[in-house]
Parts: sequence; C-alpha cells; structure tokens
Amino acid sequence: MVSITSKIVMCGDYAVGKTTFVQVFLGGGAENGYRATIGVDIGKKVFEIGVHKIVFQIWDLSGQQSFKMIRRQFYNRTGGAILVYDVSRRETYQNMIQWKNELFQNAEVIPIVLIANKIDLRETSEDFVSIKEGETLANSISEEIDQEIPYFEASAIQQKNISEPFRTLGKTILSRLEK
Ligand SMILES: Nc1nc2c(ncn2[C@@H]2O[C@H](COP(=O)(O)OP(=O)(O)O)[C@@H](O)[C@H]2O)c(=O)[nH]1
Ligand SMILES: [Mg+2]
Repeated sequence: MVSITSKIVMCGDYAVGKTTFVQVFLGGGAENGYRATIGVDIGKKVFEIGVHKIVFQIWDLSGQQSFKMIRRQFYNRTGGAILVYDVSRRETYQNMIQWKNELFQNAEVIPIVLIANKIDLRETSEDFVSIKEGETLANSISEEIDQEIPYFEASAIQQKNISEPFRTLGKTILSRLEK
C-alpha cells in the first residue's frame, strides 16, 4: 500500500468549466477543501485507488491568468495535468494546442487526460466539437509525446464523468512509481 500526494494542474481557457469540475469532484468531506490564493485556487482531495491512497492537490488558475511568475509556479513539480475544453466553443478546443505546449515548456512529460466538457450543450450549439474531433486531438498529443492520452466526455453541471479522469490519472501516477 502506498500513500502519496500529487499535484494536478487544470489547464484550459476561461469559462470552460475547470472550477466547476474541481468543485464537483471535491464534494463534501472533512478531509477535502478549497483554498483561494492570489491567481490560483488549490483544492485537496483524498482519493482511494484499490489499496492505495492518493492525495490530489488540484491547482486551478483563477481570474487574471497572465502573470508569468504565477504561471511558472503553477507548473512547478506537477504530477499530472487535466486539459479541459468546452464542446460548445470551438476556439477552446483549438487552444488546447497552446495549453499543451505551455505545459511541456514548463513541466516534464507527465500523465495527462483530455476532457471535453459541457456535453449537455451539444444539442444547443450549432458548431459543437464532436467526439471524433476530441479523440483525434487526444491521439495526436499521444503520438507527439509517446504516451496514451485518455479522452473523456464530461458535464460538470450534470456531474457526469467527474471522478473517472482523476482515477485514470491517479492510476497512471501510481504505476509510474512502481517502475
Ligand atoms: N452547461 C454547462 N455549463 C457548465 C458546465 N461546466 C461549467 N459550466 C458553466 O460554465 C461557466 C464557467 O464555469 P467555470 O467553472 O467558472 O469555468 P473556468 O473559468 O474554466 O473555471 C459557469 O457559468 C458554469 O456554471 C457544464 O458541464 N455544462
Ligand atoms: Mg475558474
């Protein structure tokens, strides 16, 4: 049995649903919590994977995100990353490339998952990003960094596929420890 703490960064454009996603994931529980600091919110959740325990320390940029100093600290010593876009706003999907580049300019090659959020809006948007496009993006990043990038369709509002991305990240982080 291992017990570790792992920093996870939430990456993606403004208003894609990162904060909502984290808040739903954190839920209640005395061990969990959310701490606001300047430019970044840090959430904490104790998560069990089989017999192992992983404490997720989730970093979520808030408000003004353009300070370089904050950005460097943001990526420092991170154990995993969650890339999030909004299926109802195509530019947030296109900007994933920039987020991925910024991540790898500042961090090692770490476990990543890709999340297509707000799938509840698919019917209402005319130019929504499809599942196929999401999978294509995940595959192209996978090939680039030679590491599988799991892809999830989620709705933070409908509480759909919230824990799974974290579970997958956690499993990958734990499996790397064994090597
Ligand atoms: N329809 C829908 N709205 C969402 C979803 N997730 C977040 N939102 C809304 O999108 C807006 C931005 O969310 P927020 O979490 O602040 O985005 P952030 O800037 O990425 O942290 C808020 O009004 C949320 O209620 C979702 O899955 N579906
Ligand atoms: Mg936010």
